[in-house]
Amino acid sequence: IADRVRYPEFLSRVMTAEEAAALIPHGVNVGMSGFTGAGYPKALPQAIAARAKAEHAQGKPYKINVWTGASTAAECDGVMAEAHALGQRLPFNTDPIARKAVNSGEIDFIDMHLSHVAQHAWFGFLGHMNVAVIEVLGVTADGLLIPSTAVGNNKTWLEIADKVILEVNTKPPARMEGMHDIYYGTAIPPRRMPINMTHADDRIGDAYLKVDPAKVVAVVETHKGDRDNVFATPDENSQRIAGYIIDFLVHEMKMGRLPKEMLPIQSGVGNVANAVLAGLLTGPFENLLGFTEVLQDGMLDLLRAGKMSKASATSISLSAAAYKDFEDNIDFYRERIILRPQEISNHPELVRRLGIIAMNSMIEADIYGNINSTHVMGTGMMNGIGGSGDFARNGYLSFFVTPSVAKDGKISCIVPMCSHVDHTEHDTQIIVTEQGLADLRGLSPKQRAQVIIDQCVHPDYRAQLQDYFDRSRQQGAQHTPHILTEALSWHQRFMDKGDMRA
Ligand code: 0RQ
Repeated sequence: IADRVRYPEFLSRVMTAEEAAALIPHGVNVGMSGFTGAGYPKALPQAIAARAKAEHAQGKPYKINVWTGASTAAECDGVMAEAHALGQRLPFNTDPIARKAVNSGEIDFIDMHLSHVAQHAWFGFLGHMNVAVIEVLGVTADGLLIPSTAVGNNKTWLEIADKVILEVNTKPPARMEGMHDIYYGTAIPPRRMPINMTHADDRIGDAYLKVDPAKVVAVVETHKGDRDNVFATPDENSQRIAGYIIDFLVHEMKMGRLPKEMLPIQSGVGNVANAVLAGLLTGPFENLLGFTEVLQDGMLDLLRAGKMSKASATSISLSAAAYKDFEDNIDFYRERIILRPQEISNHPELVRRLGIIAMNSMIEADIYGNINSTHVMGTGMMNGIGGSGDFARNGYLSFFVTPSVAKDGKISCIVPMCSHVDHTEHDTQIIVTEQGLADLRGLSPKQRAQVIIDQCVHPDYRAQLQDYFDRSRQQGAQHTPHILTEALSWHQRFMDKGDMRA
């Protein structure tokens, strides 16, 4: 560890994860590193879980509130949720055990736009942060921290926490040093200045995170890779969706609505997102730029192939195979990848200025273009809104994609009215399913509804949805027609009968 921790003062604070977990009492707010299965602490959460189990066995309470960048992994959220150690959790989670505890009511989950988290913490909206547990790759001789595979909210957690526990992970390549760009120019209103970035690949900050050395109470060594962020090979539906998007982008360029040099791309997480990136690999676009929150396998492929020149993100979330390529070719990727705090990677000011093309997956859309990204049947939390809202509202183009049906066709992903709304009709420009692409720009609600029904709905549901829309046009106000007593009946039917089909 002395190779990685070159600041002598910290060497005397090296201890085991169990000793460090003893410094985190019941009931405190803990900021952890971690963003989409990358850069999360690997040792402390397990030690916290063990401590929680031991305390509970003695009849004592033990729960902490955990704030991160975004999702972590089974060995972080999973173990703590399994040990009933999580009280409040924000802002995003994909762990199935934690999700179950959220939906059973055990965990108080706060679903937030990812760009909001840091500033809401500085504003004091979230309460006081007692401890930060941050994975880093090392410490320089000057006491600066070399960030890990995700930056997330680490800058803010290090600034606002009373105490800091560092996990120094010696597994990721030390030669990542220099890849990060940590912007320290953010301030609390009314003293805010414009963020001086005009290109997605501008570097505007420092390569290191800062910490007040006096706050560092423990240094724990780990040697472990991030979770294997593996995705299935794009299926036929994902490939069709990707095909529609690429044809659309080519057409927009031909029509002069998209500049010849293309605009930077944000891509959500998942199979469809990776299929779109795979489509870009063989598409006609060159010198692409990525301005996204999570860099996945698909973007690494584009960089390697020379199709994408630079990619900016807040985390690198790769499959094991892609990670090996990243490690083996770290000097190549260090020149082409910029990892920033999520308040910058997702900043609405930058998304708007840079003209980002935003592509995000959804759970369901309604006929008017409202989007549900988070809730199953209106009440159960899936993962959270993540960064989708940061990009969707502010992007130059905003796509929402989904297969037209879920659960073997028993659920239509296009419904009369969304059972929960994350992105309103005003934030949605283009909806794509494997059935087709609905370009909603410049259309009124009724015009949008007809295009969505014609282009995106699965044939099993098309007549049923057309019938709903036609009947809604015979009653009530006619700006956004609905039959309110029927608008959520498809969801109710699924809950009662296990199938939305009439
Ligand atoms: O359920 O896991 O039980 O099989 O939802 O659906 O089709 O596998 O799609 O993995 O791409 O996830 C919106 C959840 C899509 C994700 C969402 C069920 C379906 C399956 C997953 P099973 P798929 P994906 C960047 C941007 C919000 C955050 C975001 C997400 C499961 O993309 O979390 O965009 N987005 N962040 O069966 C009931 C429906 C359903 C449904 C699908 N209509 N009703 N269940 N499912 N449609 C990343 C970050 O911000 C960090």
